[in-house]
Amino acid sequence: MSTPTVAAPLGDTGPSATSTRRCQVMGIVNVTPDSFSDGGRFLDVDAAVAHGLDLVRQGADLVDVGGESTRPGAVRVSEGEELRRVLPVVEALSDAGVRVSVDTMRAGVAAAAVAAGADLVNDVSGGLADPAMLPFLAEADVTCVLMHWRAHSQVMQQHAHYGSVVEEVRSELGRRCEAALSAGVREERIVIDPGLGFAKTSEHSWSLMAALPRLISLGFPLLVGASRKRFLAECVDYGGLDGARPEDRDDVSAAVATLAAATGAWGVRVHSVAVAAAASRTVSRLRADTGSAH
Ligand code: PMM
Repeated sequence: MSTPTVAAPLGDTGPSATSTRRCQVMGIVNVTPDSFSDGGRFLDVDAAVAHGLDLVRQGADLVDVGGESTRPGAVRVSEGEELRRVLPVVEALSDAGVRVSVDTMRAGVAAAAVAAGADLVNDVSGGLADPAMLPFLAEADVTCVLMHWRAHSQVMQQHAHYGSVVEEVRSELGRRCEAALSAGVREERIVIDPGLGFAKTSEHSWSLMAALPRLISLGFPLLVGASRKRFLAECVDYGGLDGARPEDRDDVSAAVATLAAATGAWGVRVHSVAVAAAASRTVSRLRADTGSAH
């Protein structure tokens, strides 16, 4: 198997990263039986690794490997099972030269994945689920995504209550960044994420999408994970589709990824990589021409 070449995405993740860098495309590999978007397709290690390599060929800058579904209502898996799912995939992709991110809320899984070659830890709980996570991130000096999160998947939708969703998500994310900084995580190691669909109704997710500049104004690079999420279904009413199936939301996901890139997001987390990579390159090309600083 030839080693894919991957653009180094993590060299500059500080606040300035939002201005001139090409929007990073994070391809998703869920090694789970039950993720809403692709559950069961990549449970087998070889299938997961082959899919990760394929995403890189399509233009992914990094590949996000997860072993625990976070779909609404999902029951947690044990740490042993999560490790069994993700470690061989992280290791094989890293060995092939792929920039890997590990999607986990557990410090133990994050530590094992980083030891196996992962470059980034994507914690959907923003360090809230495991008190050992922020100290680990500081100690390992690893880049991390801190996502907006209020509760585990089984109960998260009970927490989808906001006065102003944009201001509350912004201030809760700001507090997670402060907690990470107090734990010793370096500022340039932090990426934030609004957590679309996590403890949020469709209305909340759309409001956040409409307010990306307000989130970017926190001063950290912003990752947007809208791909195939339920809230996109309402824009799918063409070609005989109604958006009920996650994979039928790919065109709208691509539109949203383009908007996120154009708005100055640091990265987009997507299932369908090729269109997002095209969007990222198009936005970057237009910026080079206009010389605009977003
Ligand atoms: N969404 C999911 C899983 N991990 N990580 C980040 N940083 N942001 C997200 O929006 C996010 C995530 C759930 O989607 P999936 O089941 O398709 O992976």
